[in-house]
Amino acid sequence: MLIGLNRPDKRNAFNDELVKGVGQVFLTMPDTVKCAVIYGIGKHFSAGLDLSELQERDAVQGLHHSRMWHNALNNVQFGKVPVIAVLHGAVVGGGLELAAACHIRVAENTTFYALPEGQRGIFVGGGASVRVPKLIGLARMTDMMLTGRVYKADEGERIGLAQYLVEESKGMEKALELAHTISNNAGMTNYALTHILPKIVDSGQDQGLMMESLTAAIAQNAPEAKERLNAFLEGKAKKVGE
Ligand code: 1HE
Repeated sequence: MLIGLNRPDKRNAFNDELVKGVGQVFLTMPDTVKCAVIYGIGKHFSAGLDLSELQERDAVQGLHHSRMWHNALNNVQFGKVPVIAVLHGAVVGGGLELAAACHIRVAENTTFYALPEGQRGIFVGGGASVRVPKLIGLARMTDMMLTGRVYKADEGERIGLAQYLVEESKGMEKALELAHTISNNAGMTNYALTHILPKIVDSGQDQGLMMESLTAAIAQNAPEAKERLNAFLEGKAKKVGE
């Protein structure tokens, strides 16, 4: 399934309607979908929170607003399918928070990343403090917010903001190629990678290793795994790297 952020006049800045819309798409995704690709229509992926809608909010309203973002982006990260983000232009503030909730990021060479919240006198509220340090480390995120540092596309790929770097306008082609591969994986593999692995990473060593064993035991007993293992043993499956 292809999901386009479609507010190009506002550089795909997120008003509440757009945030909720993204969450809703993932909540109601049909079972027939095997992988999703999210991209920005226009010159940029997303300019983040729509600053014109930042009203006076008391602390409780602010909490609800941030938790609304969390719910929507949790639907992206922990929905039914792996999600690939195609990045170009600005991937900024809440735009980076959405990108970080996706499982794979393909960046075109026009991409640039920033967390301007520090410069705007606010703090991230859409999950960046949890997800971005997992990609680039605490020190780099702290620097981005303290200094307004902007990472260019090639630097972003080097430090882990994106897994793939491609030429301008080639992001969708690469994403569709990856989506094809991912869609052919065993369902249990995709589930384990998108739902269980993040919980293993967030848990202690003993609990993590136990969750790994349980997942491995369940996965290897699935008929689909047996078919795939036999296909390799009979020389009918691709070798690594083919
Ligand atoms: C916006 C927004 C926005 C553009 N909210 N209206 N995000 C930021 O601090 C980023 C602010 N935006 C920018 O720095 C630039 O717009 C861009 C580098 C992203 C793009 O530049 P450019 O030259 O292509 O576009 P532009 O001319 O700056 O913007 C075009 C229009 O979009 C213009 O409106 P217009 O009515 O004058 O045509 C801009 O005002 C509008 N626009 N970005 C509202 N962000 C869960 S918490 C997350 C907290 C955050 O995300 S904070 C980061 C906010």
